[in-house]
Amino acid sequence: MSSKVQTPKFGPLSGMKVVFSAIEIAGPFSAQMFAEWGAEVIWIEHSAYADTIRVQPNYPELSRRNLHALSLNVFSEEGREVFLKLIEDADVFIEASKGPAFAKRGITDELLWEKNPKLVVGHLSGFGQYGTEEYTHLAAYNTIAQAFSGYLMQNGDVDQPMPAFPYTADYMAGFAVTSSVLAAVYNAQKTGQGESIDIAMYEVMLRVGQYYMMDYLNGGEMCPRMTKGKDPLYCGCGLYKCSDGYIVFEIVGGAQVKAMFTELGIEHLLGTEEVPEGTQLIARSMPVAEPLEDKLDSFFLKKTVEEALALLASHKVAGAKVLDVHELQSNPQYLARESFTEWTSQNGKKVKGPNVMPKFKNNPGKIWRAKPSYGKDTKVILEDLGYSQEEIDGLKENKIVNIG
Ligand code: CCQ
Repeated sequence: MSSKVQTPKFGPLSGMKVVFSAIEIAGPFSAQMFAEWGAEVIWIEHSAYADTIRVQPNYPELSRRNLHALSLNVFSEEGREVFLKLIEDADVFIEASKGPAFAKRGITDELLWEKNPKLVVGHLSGFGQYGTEEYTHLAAYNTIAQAFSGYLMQNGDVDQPMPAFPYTADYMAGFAVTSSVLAAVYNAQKTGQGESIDIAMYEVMLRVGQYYMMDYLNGGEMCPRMTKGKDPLYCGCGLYKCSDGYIVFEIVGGAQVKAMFTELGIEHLLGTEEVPEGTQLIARSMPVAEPLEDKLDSFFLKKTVEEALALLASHKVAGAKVLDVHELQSNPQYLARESFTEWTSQNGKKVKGPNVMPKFKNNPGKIWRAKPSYGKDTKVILEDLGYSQEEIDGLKENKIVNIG
């Protein structure tokens, strides 16, 4: 029987079916990647209320494109039956909730595997599926994951910690869901055995904040936070002010150190005890660091951004202008790569936003559908599962589903 839910064939994940139940940013960001890479993705929203993201005027047009919208009370008796039918031929189920919310209501991994042994289940939560009673069932958003992981304390300026914005932990968590689920799908295809993945947002952010933590764990010294956007441990890495705007650069590598010392007229220091031959990075612990940083500040303040970037590029020092969002749209690299694109919303409005990422050469992803309205696809999804019109009306009447 042909399916009424139609997903065009494209992308590396063509033929894969993904079902997800998650609100806001983190879980749906993962689902969005699957949908943009060609999978058929069904977005479950509660039948009593829509995903809170729908109150935002523009972002959902981006983050919910290419999806099929099903509004369903999963935890009612009849809703659970619909849900279990839905995952019978799915490759992936992703859910984001306060700890083991599905298992708590009897929808355990084992029950899901009874219906579909190859199913890969991604459980996203703030604190994990198990641990202590104190934490496991707690609600979590971006800032909570940043704070509990030690990541937030390392960010901001030397005077005050600050969360990385906008919503960094959500996106990192989304990437972790996508990559771990794909690893498990690879294994499920080889072995026929499904998987259950426990993705705790704080553990994702623990890994994102891991770099200097190693120094503390293995030597007792914690890196200080940045001062005015400059790397706390390495000189010549971070934010600098030019006469007409901000740039960033990183002086890394023997040739780059040599070139920049020459530009600043302090090449005589190279090959001395202060800056031994072959120095590749200027650590702040080196006596030369502080005067060098002052020299870099005043050197770049006298240059325009354009002059500064040309000079850095001539020495193969990595650098970039700190771009405003309005500058991105006319940037030649963005234009050449079509990093932004346009599509049409369900109600005919032109929407502009980031294009599909990354770019697959042989099986490119694409945007084929605008964000669906609440419950838009409930009816066809139920029909595909074998429900008659009468049964669908009954589910609607009992508020188990919403028909958009
Ligand atoms: O952080 C993020 C965005 C933020 C942006 N901003 C600042 C603008 C807000 O940065 S995105 C990341 C969100 N966090 C996660 O994904 C981590 C895991 N999830 C959670 O911790 C919680 O789901 C969360 C996000 C804090 C929301 O909790 P909530 O307000 O209780 O809402 P819910 O989980 O969607 O569901 C409410 C209830 C739950 O039942 P319970 O409270 O008895 O446990 C849930 O199990 C149930 O409804 N439910 C459903 C259902 N979907 C959810 C369905 N389809 N059918 C039946 N019941």
